[in-house]
Amino acid sequence: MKVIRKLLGAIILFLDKVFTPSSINRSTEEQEVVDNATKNLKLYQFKSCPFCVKVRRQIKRLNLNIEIVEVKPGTSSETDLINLGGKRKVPCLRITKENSDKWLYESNDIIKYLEKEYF
Ligand SMILES: N[C@@H](CCC(=O)N[C@@H](CS)C(=O)NCC(=O)O)C(=O)O
Repeated sequence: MKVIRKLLGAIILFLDKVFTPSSINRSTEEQEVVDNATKNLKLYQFKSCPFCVKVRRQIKRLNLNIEIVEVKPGTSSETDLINLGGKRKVPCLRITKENSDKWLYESNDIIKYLEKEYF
């Protein structure tokens, strides 16, 4: 089972690389504004999780610079996700606003949020 999951993960990453989506273009000034706004975002993920790949592809399309946090067992990334976010599930977008965090789960909801804010 673990081997199959690893193999599927490798295939997903390969296809993602081959069929990388193109990014929208912004003027330098517009991109600066967007980059400034996305400093408050972090995407908690597993690299080869298909739902995370889907979100990362949308991030690429929207030309967003969002910090990616790989969730590794036994690290603060995992404990933060569980204790602050509420569950060990990825993808999860951590949105920091005025010193408080919102933890947005569900790939479709994350994509909708990013499109609403940055498209
Ligand atoms: N419906 C969710 C599915 C997310 C999901 O199933 N993520 C898996 C990884 S692919 C997960 O976090 N599983 C919990 C775990 O592995 O501990 C979405 O679209 O984001």
